[in-house]
Amino acid sequence: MSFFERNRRELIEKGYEPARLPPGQYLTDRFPVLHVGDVPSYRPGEWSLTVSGLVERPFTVDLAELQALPATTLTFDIHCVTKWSKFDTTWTGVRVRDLFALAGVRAEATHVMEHAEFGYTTNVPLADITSDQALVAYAFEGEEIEPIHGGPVRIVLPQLYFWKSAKWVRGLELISGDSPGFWERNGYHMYGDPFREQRHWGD
Ligand SMILES: Nc1nc2c(c(=O)[nH]1)N[C@H]1C(S)=C(S)[C@@H](COP(=O)(O)O)O[C@H]1N2
Ligand SMILES: [Mo]
Repeated sequence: MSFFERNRRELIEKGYEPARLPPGQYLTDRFPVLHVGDVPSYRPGEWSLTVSGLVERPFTVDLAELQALPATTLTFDIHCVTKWSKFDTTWTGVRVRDLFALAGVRAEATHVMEHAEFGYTTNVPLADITSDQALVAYAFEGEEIEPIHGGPVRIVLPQLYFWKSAKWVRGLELISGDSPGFWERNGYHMYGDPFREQRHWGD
């Protein structure tokens, strides 16, 4: 029996609904760390997030301002394109759509480019990043997000592969038409639905 078959059998034995695990994935209890480049460290007050592009009122918030906005805590499963999935992760933050409401999204906007520290970018449709589930998150399991996992603030967008969830997010740019981000220019899928196994171009 392969590792993947054994893992699926264990998942059923643990009482999980097998359909929760997307095709080609395995379940882990660990929380792997995955990114390109360095982990940034910020002096207090240094981090900020800018909402820009096709909006009526571009703005920048710091961490205190973000945390003063209405908060949401959500639990969901995350799926990395390198095949690990983790169930029931709990995140607290501000819904992306609440931030966008403050900025006033212009009618031409169709997609969002997430910009992270050191130039990491990833593209997502506006409809996905304004769904109920998409957070600008500043806490994981009730604690500050560790720097290695994207703290102080990362995007969490669980319905797409986890590379679409920028760690150390610094900008959300509303754009018209889709445009590839960092991994998408390197062969990863433009959309990245784990349940349709959209890992690479052409999947
Ligand atoms: N800024 C930034 N965000 C990133 C990445 C990255 O390289 N840089 N990697 C992505 C990928 S491929 C994954 S699987 C998740 C991993 O998040 P974790 O390290 O908290 O598990 O972060 C995503 N966000
Ligand atoms: Mo990933």
